[in-house]
Amino acid sequence: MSSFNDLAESVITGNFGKVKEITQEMIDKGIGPLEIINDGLIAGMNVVGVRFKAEDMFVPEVMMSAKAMAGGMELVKPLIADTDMPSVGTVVLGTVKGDLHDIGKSLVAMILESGGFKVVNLGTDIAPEGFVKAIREHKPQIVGMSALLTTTMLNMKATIELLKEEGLRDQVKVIVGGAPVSQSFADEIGADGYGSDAMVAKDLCFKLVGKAS
Ligand code: B12
Repeated sequence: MSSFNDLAESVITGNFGKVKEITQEMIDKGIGPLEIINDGLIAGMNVVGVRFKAEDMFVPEVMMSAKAMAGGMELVKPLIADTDMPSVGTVVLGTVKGDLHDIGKSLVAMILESGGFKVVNLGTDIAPEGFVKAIREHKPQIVGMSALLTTTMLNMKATIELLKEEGLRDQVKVIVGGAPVSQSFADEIGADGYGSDAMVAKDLCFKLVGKAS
């Protein structure tokens, strides 16, 4: 019988097949889904987070871990009633208009989910109106925008402007990220935060919803 440690270790090594196998084995043995998530999947991802910060692990490995974890989550999620799933908060996430880069944003989405956030991933090429629609529909605490092009990062500003016009700016915290984006750019356009990578994004989101990570 595999242990939570084995499951965590399989997340850390990014072994998608093994994570699915152990998760299914635990489900079949009647172990609770929240235990599997917290003591196995998230426990592994927490180690990944620490190693990534320390530069002992790099983006491709983190993505393998995140994908492996998502494989396990997929199996346990149907077993959890929505109300049982402790949600830290809701984050609407999208790559801005004109921009099709989605690897970094998806990594941020997976890491936030692993931290207990509900993430509404809008995808790429999202116009300011798309963010407005999603805020009205999902009522998130946080809106995250990603941009990888110096030309499209200007659409972050356009989105914030539209949020103001629509009277939504005070209802959400806005965070931004992506290779060309910086803290000073975030300040300039009036965002509430900037995250240089997915782990920083997670810490930032916890801070913005007033909870410890
Ligand atoms: C992969 C890639 C592509 C792929 C995208 C595939 C996909 N599904 O995403 C494809 C081939 C489609 C592509 C296309 C183009 N690309 Co491109 N692409 C890249 C490349 C090589 C890697 C990007 C990446 O995925 N990095 C890995 C991820 C993990 O890192 P990341 O995105 O930075 O995300 C991290 C952080 O930034 C942060 N983060 C990201 N988003 C968010 C959001 C929030 C809220 C927070 C808090 C944090 C956060 O956390 C992430 C995880 O740690 C970069 C080079 C580079 N070094 O960035 C060029 C690059 C971004 N591309 C570039 C260009 C020019 C293009 C094209 C215009 C090329 C062309 N002539 O067609 C097109 C544009 C298409 C479009 N309209 O978007 C340029 C941009 C130049 C510039 N300064 O504007 C770059 C920098 C390459 C270069 N050196 O010239 N590209």
